Amino acid sequence: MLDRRHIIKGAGGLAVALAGAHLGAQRAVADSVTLPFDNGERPLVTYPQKRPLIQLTERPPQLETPFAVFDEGAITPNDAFFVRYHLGGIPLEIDTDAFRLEVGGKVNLPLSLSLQDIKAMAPKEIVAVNQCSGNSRGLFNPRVGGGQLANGAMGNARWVGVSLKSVLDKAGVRPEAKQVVFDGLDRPVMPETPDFTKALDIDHARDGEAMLAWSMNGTDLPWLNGYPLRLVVPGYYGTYWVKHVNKITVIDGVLENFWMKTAYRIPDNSCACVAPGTKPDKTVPIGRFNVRSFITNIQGGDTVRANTDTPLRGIAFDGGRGIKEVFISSDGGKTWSGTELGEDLGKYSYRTWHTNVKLPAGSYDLLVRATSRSGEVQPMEQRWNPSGYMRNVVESIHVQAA
Ligand SMILES: Nc1nc2c(c(=O)[nH]1)N[C@H]1C(S)=C(S)[C@@H](COP(=O)(O)O)O[C@H]1N2
Ligand SMILES: [Mo]
Repeated sequence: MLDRRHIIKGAGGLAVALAGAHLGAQRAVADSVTLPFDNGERPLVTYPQKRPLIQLTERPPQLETPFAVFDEGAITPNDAFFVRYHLGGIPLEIDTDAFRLEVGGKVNLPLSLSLQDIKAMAPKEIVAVNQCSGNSRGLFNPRVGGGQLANGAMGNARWVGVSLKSVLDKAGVRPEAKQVVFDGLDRPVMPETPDFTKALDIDHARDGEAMLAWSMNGTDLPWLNGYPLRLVVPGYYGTYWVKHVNKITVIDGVLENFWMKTAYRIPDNSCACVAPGTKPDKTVPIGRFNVRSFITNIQGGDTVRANTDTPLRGIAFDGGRGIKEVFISSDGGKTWSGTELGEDLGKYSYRTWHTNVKLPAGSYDLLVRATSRSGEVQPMEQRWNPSGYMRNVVESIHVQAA
């Protein structure tokens, strides 16, 4: 009971804060940042349960994590975790006791599960990266349309929940099932905007890894990250990680709504790329992450001490094979040297890496490049697509040693 009162009080506070934002009232603007591309000026704004984050849009809230947060360790703190919504009508109040997850469609036994019912099932835990398909979109050249994000639309958390398989098994999926559709509590503001629903193929939904999570880094999901329940699809882009999920429908066809058929599609070829400025002939729904790595303790434009051991560290991740090696280069990619990997928190997690560099006085392009256990390597040249998805080119930061 105490718990419920607390939640409702929290929700009321959030409603006030977000309604204030809608009215353009004074927001807690702490500061601003300039992301490394044209028109990259953004306010740093405080939302309920969040430290100041980089605001891309106000309604719906779209917040990017300041990159320095990723230097805090392999886990992204809840209050710094990015936020992405498509629809203006985000839930402002949720009655935790009345909340139900409805499971229906092509099943033998439709279910209506309370949070208590769900939490009474065998819990699972996984550390997994959530990354928006358009993470780093603002860095594409030529530029592409869409939310102009730098590298902060990603985060890594420890999720606790139940496997989607166990919920589907409880309902008894019928043999004709082809896909499973997920809907959350958010709603469009305009009648012509399509509701946000996403689908997974039935085998994927029952792979035992996809889960319905209620806990993130040891506590309830933050409101803006999908309280009280969200889908976690390890290794897959965030678009499938439906937040505030309250309806699961098993279908015997393929979901062909705007969010599956038009948006979130990539060129149907091995690089998911086309010649800059052109359009793909054929597309497929976006799927798994490609391999990426970042330096987190030094930023472009920084000066490091010349002829001194300088620590370099960062993170790497991929779509679920795990990271095999991370290399760095201080000469723009002519020569590479290895780094040491940090603790292995699982194949879907960020893997930290660290090393030292000693640089004579001068200016340098520092590069980091990861290889996954499947042998996938980050490309040296960007792979362009018109939606600005899946950027994973080796990024270069320019530093001075003095
Ligand atoms: N209900 C709902 N779930 C959603 C979305 C949304 O608009 N509504 N956006 C998706 C997209 S595109 C991303 S990248 C992730 C972002 O998760 P986060 O906001 O917790 O970081 O949520 C996904 N789940
Ligand atoms: Mo996204």
